[in-house]
Amino acid sequence: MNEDQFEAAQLAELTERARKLFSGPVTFLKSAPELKFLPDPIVNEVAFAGRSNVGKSSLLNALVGRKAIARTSVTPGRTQELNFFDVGEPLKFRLVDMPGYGFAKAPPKVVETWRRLVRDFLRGRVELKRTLVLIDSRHGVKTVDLEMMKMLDEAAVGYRIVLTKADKIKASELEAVHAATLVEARKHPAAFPVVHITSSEKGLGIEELRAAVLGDAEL
Ligand SMILES: Nc1nc2c(ncn2[C@@H]2O[C@H](COP(=O)(O)OP(=O)(O)O)[C@@H](O)[C@H]2O)c(=O)[nH]1
Ligand SMILES: [Mg+2]
Repeated sequence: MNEDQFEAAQLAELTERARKLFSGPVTFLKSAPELKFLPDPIVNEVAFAGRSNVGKSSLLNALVGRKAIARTSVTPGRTQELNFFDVGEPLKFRLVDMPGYGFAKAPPKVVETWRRLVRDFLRGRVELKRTLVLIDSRHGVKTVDLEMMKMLDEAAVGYRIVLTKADKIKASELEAVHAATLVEARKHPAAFPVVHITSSEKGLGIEELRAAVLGDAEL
């Protein structure tokens, strides 16, 4: 076996383990509206961040192949907590659904509470191995996303940028937003030089992302 074949075999093995793990027991553990409510840090964690309505709940549901592990909603900006999900039995790692940001009409106080909760979590959580920053394919990276990325850069938490709702735009537009997002990613010290393309609706990129998340959780 040469080096390429070895890498391909490893990826296939990771992908298969990820498929099994994500289709097995995944259960909601708890919501933490403040840091004092965080669960005991007993396993590695991978978090999901993004603007409200970016498709975060839908992506979590697609990853675990279930309709409603995470609540999808058409009312943006409702949740202001960190939501923890246990993956595997026995427990293997945790997924953390972070509160959405960038919703219109949020009072400054709410934004400040969000910022403090997220910043303190990112800075203090040793078990947090990686964050996925979701970006709507139709909109690309916005100012509020840059703020999130800056917080991650400053906390030195590595992150993957994930384009969502890829089914909603034309292939040529997708290509352009992908390229532009890659350029942005390269400017950020903690960002992976890879941009994932996904559609929770069509299942695009989900298998690859499952493997990536498991790989991150095993860091
Ligand atoms: N077409 C399409 N719609 C999506 C996709 N993912 C999410 N949505 C829709 O976008 C809206 C917001 O999704 P949700 O998962 O609740 O976003 P969240 O606020 O980030 O958790 C909902 O109406 C979803 O049905 C996708 O991959 N394709
Ligand atoms: Mg949601």
